Amino acid sequence: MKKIYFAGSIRGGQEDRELYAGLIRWLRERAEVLTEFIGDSTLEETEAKTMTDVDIYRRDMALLQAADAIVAECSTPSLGVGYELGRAEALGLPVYILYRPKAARRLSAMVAGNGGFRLLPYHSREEAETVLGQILEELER
Ligand code: 6IA
Repeated sequence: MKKIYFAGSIRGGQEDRELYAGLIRWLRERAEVLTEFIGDSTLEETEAKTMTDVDIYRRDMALLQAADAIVAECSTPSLGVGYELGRAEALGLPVYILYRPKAARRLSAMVAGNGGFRLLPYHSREEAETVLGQILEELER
């Protein structure tokens, strides 16, 4: 099974947290999701108690290095996700960008203009799952 690093906003804003959780649940049945914590509503409490920012940074960078691909939901802009995308690119990982074109904020030009990223717009949860399926198919090829 492919190892997927799923990235989504945390401190950038939690508006889409439940969406991340749903997409991760869908992905988990078909791939190994290295970052299952992204949609976790108790993350702030549990990690704030047990992990420092240095711990989180180190753990996430190690997970990224172990990944076969990064899938980022970018409708809610996040510094951390943008940083991870740049690091993933430097590692040579395939980068998949899911986003809703009608989201409140337009995708950053640093993401939208990067010819190496796969831009995958979607409008509904069902469509997002279809797109995830296509990503997995592509990775298995
Ligand atoms: O800048 P952001 O917080 O929105 O960055 C989100 C991205 O950075 C996610 O894709 C994660 O991979 C990573 N990240 C940021 N914070 C955390 C975290 N705990 N745990 C795991 N990954 C993280 C933050 C908990 C804290 C609010 C107490």
